[in-house]
Amino acid sequence: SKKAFIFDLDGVIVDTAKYHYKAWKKLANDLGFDFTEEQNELLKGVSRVRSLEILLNIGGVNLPEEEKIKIMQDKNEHYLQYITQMGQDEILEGMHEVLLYLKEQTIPFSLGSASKNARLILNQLELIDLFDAIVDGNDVSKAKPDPEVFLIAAEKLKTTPENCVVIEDAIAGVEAANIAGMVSIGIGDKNTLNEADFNLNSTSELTIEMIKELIKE
Ligand code: B16
Ligand code: MG
Repeated sequence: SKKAFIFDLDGVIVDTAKYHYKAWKKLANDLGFDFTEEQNELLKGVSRVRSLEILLNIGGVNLPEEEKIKIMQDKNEHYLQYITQMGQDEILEGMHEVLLYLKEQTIPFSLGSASKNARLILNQLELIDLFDAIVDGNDVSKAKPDPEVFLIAAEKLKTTPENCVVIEDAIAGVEAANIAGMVSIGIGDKNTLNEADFNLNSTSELTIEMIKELIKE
């Protein structure tokens, strides 16, 4: 039966990880410790609250709850300074074509992201109107690898999990898709994302040919 697609945002449609990194690094440095790009890998696909926990753990820093809320706000404000400068030129290779092709074929698709800034980002990229549904960090109570985000997306697309194809770059996201009973496509290192049904090195490998194969009924 008819397929539907669910796209992760960061690492699949756009590389916002570099901006998250700059903002978390500044926060770490202000707190008196370093935060490397390698350590930043741990934050991919992870919620904002969980990201802060991981960061503070790296620095061996303990903070009271109110302080954590305050610095998360500061981090987000810093992050937004980068995000609000973004344009269509930052869409990852091939992804605009894929979205336009699905639209043309009337294949429904949703966003399935952990980010609370997802709508703002899709606006900046001028992609928001293409999506049939958007499910983001504001809509879920349980973060990936919990399948909630993708199950809500399937519901919004009026389809069932087994008809959904999820495109993800994070381990937690691939896991969530698998638990949901969806087809998972991992973008990135195939050893890291070895649980995915299909592995691609980068978004440029998600070709129209591959999409055609995936939507064959
Ligand atoms: P925000 P995704 C995730 O987006 C990012 O990968 C992750 O690094 C970030 O902490 C999370 O969004 C929350 O983002 O602070 O904007 O709410 O990959 O699920 O699209
Ligand atoms: Mg991601």
